[in-house]
Amino acid sequence: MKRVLTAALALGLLAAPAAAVPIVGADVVVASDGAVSAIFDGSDAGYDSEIWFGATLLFQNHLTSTGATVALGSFNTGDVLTFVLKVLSDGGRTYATGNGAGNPDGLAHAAVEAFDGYTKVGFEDIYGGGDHDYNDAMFTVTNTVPSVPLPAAGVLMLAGLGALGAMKRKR
Ligand SMILES: [Ca+2]
Ligand SMILES: [Ca+2]
Repeated sequence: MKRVLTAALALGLLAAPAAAVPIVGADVVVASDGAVSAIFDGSDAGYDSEIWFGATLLFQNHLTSTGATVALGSFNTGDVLTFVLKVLSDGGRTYATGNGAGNPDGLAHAAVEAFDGYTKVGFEDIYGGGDHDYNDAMFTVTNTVPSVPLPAAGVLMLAGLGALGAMKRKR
């Protein structure tokens, strides 16, 4: 059981901050019909990276000023907005928001935190999950909410570890 807990802690799945909890692997979903903007919130990272929305370069983590705002356009309630981190210092690898199924390592690389009327998104820039600090490129998206993520690799792994623990306890 101890090993199960250790593994779960390593995955960051048991870390439970008190207030709004950033959800790793959530989508960014439009809250109500209307305009959406993205605002750069800074970066704590060694790697140089860029945040893209479709074909639009929004922010460069070491060059853009905090507070810089880009209007993304007008959207409908429930639209999923996909943002992409391009890690210039790592061969231009790209990671999209969401459950990570299409990412090079198959892992979720963005944490999405709910606030009143907006979300804050933080990317992890290291292949394989890195240090999971999700502060390597950060931005706010107005008029959005986080989705409840579908079961991703980490959740399934935890379920598997739990089953292993249960088997051990039975013996
Ligand atoms: Ca960092
Ligand atoms: Ca990191």
